[in-house]
Parts: sequence; C-alpha cells; structure tokens
Amino acid sequence: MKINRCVYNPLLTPADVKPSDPRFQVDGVFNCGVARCGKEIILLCRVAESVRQREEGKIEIPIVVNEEGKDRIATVVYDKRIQTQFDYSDSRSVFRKRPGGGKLTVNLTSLSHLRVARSEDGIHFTIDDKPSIMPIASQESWGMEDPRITQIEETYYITYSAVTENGVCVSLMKTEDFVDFERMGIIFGPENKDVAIFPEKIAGEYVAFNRPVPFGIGMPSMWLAKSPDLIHWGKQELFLAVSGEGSWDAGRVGAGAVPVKTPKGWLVVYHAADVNDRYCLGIYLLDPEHPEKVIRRMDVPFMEPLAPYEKEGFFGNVVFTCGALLEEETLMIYYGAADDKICRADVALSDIWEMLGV
Ligand code: MAN
Repeated sequence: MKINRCVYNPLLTPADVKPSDPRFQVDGVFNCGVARCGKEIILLCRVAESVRQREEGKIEIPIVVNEEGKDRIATVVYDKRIQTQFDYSDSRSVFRKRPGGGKLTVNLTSLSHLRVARSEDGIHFTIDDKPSIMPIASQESWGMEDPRITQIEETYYITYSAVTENGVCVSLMKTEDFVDFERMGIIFGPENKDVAIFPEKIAGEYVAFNRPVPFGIGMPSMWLAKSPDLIHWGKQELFLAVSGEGSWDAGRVGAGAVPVKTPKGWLVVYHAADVNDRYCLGIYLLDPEHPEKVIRRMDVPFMEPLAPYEKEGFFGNVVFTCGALLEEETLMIYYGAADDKICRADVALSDIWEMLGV
C-alpha cells in the first residue's frame, strides 16, 4: 500500500499559530476540515489553547473569552500540585471518580476554536492570525472541535463537535466564503461526534455518518442517518460496530473524512482506535446508490501512526482525519497527527483500487 506522507509534514504546528489571547498558548492545530475553494485549498483547523505559564503553586483567575452579555466562557486552570483530588493521566481531560464507578470528565485541558488556513499548492499553508469562529457560551462552552466540510453546490456546510459541560453535541453551520459563518444549531444531541455528511442527496435524501456514544450497553459505533433538509436527522441504521478485544478497532470507530465520490462508489476513510487509544484510519468502498451497502472493506488499518510526528505529540499515536480531496486521480488526506499538528498523505486512486481488489 503506497501511502505517501508529504515530505513537508507536518504542514502546520502550534508554532505557526498566533494565540487568540496573549495569555494563551497554542497546544495544537489539528483535525481540520478541507475544501477546494477556487484556486485555494482551505483548511478549517481546530486550534486548541490553554492558559500560558502559570505561577508555581498558584491558581490563576480564569480568563474570559467571547463574552456575550451574561454568557461567557472562562478557561479553567487546573494545577495538579494543588488540586490533587483529580486524575490527570490523560493529557486531554481532567477527571474525577464517578459515584458508582468509572470516570467523570471535570473539564478539558484546552479550549478549541476554528481557524482558516489557505494554500494554493495544498502544502504550504498560511493560517489566519485570528480565530474564524470562537465558541460561544450558550452553545459550545467547552469548545468547537473536529470540523468536517461538505460542499453542496455553492455552500460549504460544516459539522463540528459542540462540546458543553452537559455533553458533546454535533452542530451545523454554513459559509460561502470562509469569512462569514452562520450557525444552524445542534443536529445531533449528546453524546454524538464524527458527523460526516455526504456531498449530495442519495435517493432523494441527505445521508450522514454519526457516532453516538452509548453509556450502558454497547460501544461507540458508526451509524448512518438520513435527512430531508440537513437539520432533521432520522432513520438511523448501524453501519459499523467495533471488533473484538485486541484488534486495532476494538475501542471506537467513527467517520473520518467526508465521503468522496468516485466512479466506483463512495470512498470512506474512517478512524478506529484500539483499547489503548491508538488511532488508525480504515477504508471502505460503498455502493454509489445505496451507501449502506459495502462493496469492499479493508479489515486491516489503511494508515497507522508510524511517523515520529504521529507517535509523539500532545496525545501520541494518533492519525485522525476530517477531510480528504480527490484531485488528479489522487486522494489527498489531511489529518491531525498526535493531536497537535496537521499533515498530509497522498494515495493514488489506482493503488486504492488494487488494494481493495476492485
Ligand atoms: C477524540 C476525537 C479527536 C481526537 C481523538 C484522539 O475522540 O474526537 O478530537 O483527535 O479523540 O485524541
């Protein structure tokens, strides 16, 4: 399998990104949506920030971002030397024990917003100095994550994880120019993530992958939903459940890139994690008229975290994609590496067909 990692990887790192507030540091620029917009390739990047330099042994007052009337988002600062009651073993979150067993997330360690980066060659990107969209307290009090862009005619629809203290939802917004964005509200209530909308109606309906997160029974699996208008989603069908213990996809599975139309069917690059949170990418080819019908699936990983910049970072051993473009018979996969950088890998369509045996 010829996965060609770009020799310029990583294309964007935290050092390329100006913090949205001088008191913040950028912890990661990763998991970006991608769109072709005329001559340019646009990445809508997730930028994760946290409070910079803390005085030892002192908990600073929270920094308020994006104040709207009485609503505000304030960053919360945890210091494991003082707040010893919490579990800091995962770099992404702060946990405490849940009454009756398990862990409850007290907060995330960073706050994410979305920011545009542009390039004419798809390799050298310039990221804006300022956020394109900051989270608002009433909808995304814990941040906006993992945007996926679906172009339908002249409009770009963006799904993203709207993280709140009451759970992770998936919201929709739209733009025509990546300058003005219009929020369209929550389309999947908590807990759901990884919504990738197909770029056209199939048999008269919009179709989207989504990934509910069951608490009692079941594991985080990929589902397919349908909608007449991109807002109301139903007719849920299970698409892919996790595999047995020990396998690369035993922990969770979810959409990755927005499905790509090819002459042989829908190409779907998704993510799967094992029980140790090692994130790989998998690949499917789906029937062009019936996306629930699988033509071929590769049952081993299509791409694994192998490069040093994928193995090490804010949260290591992660390759995670939200978008790919098919241009000149090549699939260009933009992906987050180790939850702090943006990278690109190219695969020739002919190699994908050979691998899938179609
Ligand atoms: C989460 C995802 C991503 C992230 C991975 C790995 O489940 O939503 O935001 O890249 O975990 O940390």
